Amino acid sequence: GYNFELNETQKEMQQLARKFAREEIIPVAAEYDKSGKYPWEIFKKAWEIGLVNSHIPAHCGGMENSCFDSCLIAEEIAYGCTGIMTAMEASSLGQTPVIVAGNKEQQKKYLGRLIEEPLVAAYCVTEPGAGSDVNGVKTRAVKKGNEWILNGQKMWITNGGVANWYFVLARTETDPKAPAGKAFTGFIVDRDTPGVTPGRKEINMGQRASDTRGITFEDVRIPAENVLMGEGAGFKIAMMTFDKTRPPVAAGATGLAQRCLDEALKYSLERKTFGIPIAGHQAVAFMLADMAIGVEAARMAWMKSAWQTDNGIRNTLQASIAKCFAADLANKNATNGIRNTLQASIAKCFAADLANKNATDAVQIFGGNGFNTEYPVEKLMRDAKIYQIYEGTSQIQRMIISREIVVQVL
Ligand code: CO8
Ligand code: FAD
Repeated sequence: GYNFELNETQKEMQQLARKFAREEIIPVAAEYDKSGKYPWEIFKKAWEIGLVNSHIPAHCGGMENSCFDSCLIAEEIAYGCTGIMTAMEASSLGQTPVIVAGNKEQQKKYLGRLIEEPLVAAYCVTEPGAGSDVNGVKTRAVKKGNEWILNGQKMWITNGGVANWYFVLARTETDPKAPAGKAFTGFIVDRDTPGVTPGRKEINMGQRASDTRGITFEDVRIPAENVLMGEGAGFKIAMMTFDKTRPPVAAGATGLAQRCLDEALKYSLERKTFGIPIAGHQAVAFMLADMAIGVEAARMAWMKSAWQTDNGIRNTLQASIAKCFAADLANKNATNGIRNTLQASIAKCFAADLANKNATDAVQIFGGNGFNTEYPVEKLMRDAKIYQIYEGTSQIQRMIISREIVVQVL
C-alpha cells in the first residue's frame, strides 16, 4: 500500500544533508555566486561525509543508495544553493551511463576512483549545433585496430573544466540514414588523454558556482575497453541515463522552490504595510498558498518518479537491449528496471516550471528588496531559469510526455 513516511536511515540522511546545506552552503552561496569559483571545498566536505556518490555500486566501494535516497539529498543541497548542487549532481549524471551500461571492470576503475578520491565526472552529449535533438550530434569516433579515434566539439558541459573523466556520446555509424538507436556509441574518456581541450568557463545568468564549458576532442585515442555496452548502444544509454537523472534534477528544482517559499514567508511576516504584516493581505497570502501547493505537488512528483526508478518491473525495450548486447549488467538493468520516462519527464517539467514561478513570486513578495543582491531571492530567480533548459527543455519534456501518453492510448 501507500506509505509517505521516510524510514529512519532516510530521515538521518535527510537531516545530515539539511544541516550541511544550512551550515556549510547557505553562508557562502552568495560569495560563490559572485566569484564563480568552483566549490571544491564544499564538495570535498560533502564527499567526506557521504553526501555525494552515494548511488555508486557496493562492489566499487559505494553505498549503492537508491535513486529516491539520492533525490532526498539533492533536494536539501539545492535548498542551500542550486549552483553548488548542479556542480555535485552533474558528476552523478556523468557516472550514470557507467552505472547503467558499464561492465564490472569499467565500473570498478572509473566509479571506484571517485570513491577513493574527491574527483568528479561529466556528461558530454550537447554540442554547439545539437542540444534538444541528440540525434544531431556530429562528434565522430572511428575504429582503428583496438582503438577509437574521437573528433568533435561538445558545448555547455557542466564540470567540463574540472572533471577527471567524461562520458562522451559520438556518432560511429557512417550511414546518415542509420536510426539513432544504432548510430551512436558511448565512451568513457579520461580527461588527461592527449587531444582533450576544455574551453573557457562560460559566464551564465545563474548557478554561477557551477563550471560550464565547451570541450574540443581532436584525434583522441580511446581504448576499445572504454566503449560502454557495445558499438551502437550510445543513444539508448544516453536516454536510459535521463530516466534516472531527471528525478534528481526535479528534486533540485523542488529544493529551490521550497527555499523561495520559506524566504517569502519569513519576509512577509516581518514586512509591514498599511499597519499589518504583508502576509495578512490576502493577495500575498494566496501567493504563498500557491507556492506551497506547488512545492507539495513537485515533491510528490519527484518522489514517485524516483520510486518508479527503484522499484521497476521488467520491460521489453531494455530486455531487448540486453539480448542484443548480451551483457550481464544490461540484463540486470532490464529485469530490475522500469523505463520511467513518462514520470521522470513529468516530475522534471513540473518542478522546473514551479521553481521559476515560485522564484518570480518570491521576488514579488520582497518588492524592491527582491530586485536587489542584498536579499536572497534575486539569486533564486536567476538560478531557477536553467531548470527549464538543461536535462531537456520544458518543451522537450512536453514532447516526451505527449509521445508517451499517445503511445499508451494507441
Ligand atoms: N530509454 C531507452 N531507450 C530510449 C529511450 C529511453 N528513455 N528514449 C528513446 N529511446 C530509444 C527509442 O526506443 C529508439 O530506439 P528504437 O529505434 O530501437 O526504437 C531510439 O532510442 C530513438 O528514440 P526516439 O526516436 O524517441 O529519438 P528522437 O530523436 O525522437 O529523440 C528525445 C528523443 C527524447 C527528444 C531526445 O533527443 C532527448 O532526450 N532530447 C533532450 C536532450 C537532453 O535532455 N539533453 C540534456 C543534456 S545533459 C544536461 O543538460 C545536464 C545538465 C547539467 C546537470 C544537472 C544536474 C542537476
Ligand atoms: P535548442 O535545442 O536549439 O532549443 C532552442 C529552443 O527551441 C528551446 O526553447 C527548445 O525547447 C525549443 N525546441 C527545440 N526543439 C523543439 C521541438 N521539437 N519542439 C518544441 N520546441 C523545441 N549538456 C550536456 O550534454 N551536458 C551537460 O553537463 C550540460 N550542462 C548544461 C549546463 C548549462 C548551464 C546549460 C545552459 C546547458 C547544459 N547542457 C548540457 C546543454 C543543455 O542540455 C541544452 O542546452 C538543452 O538540452 C537545450 O539545447 P540547445 O541549447 O541546443 O537548444
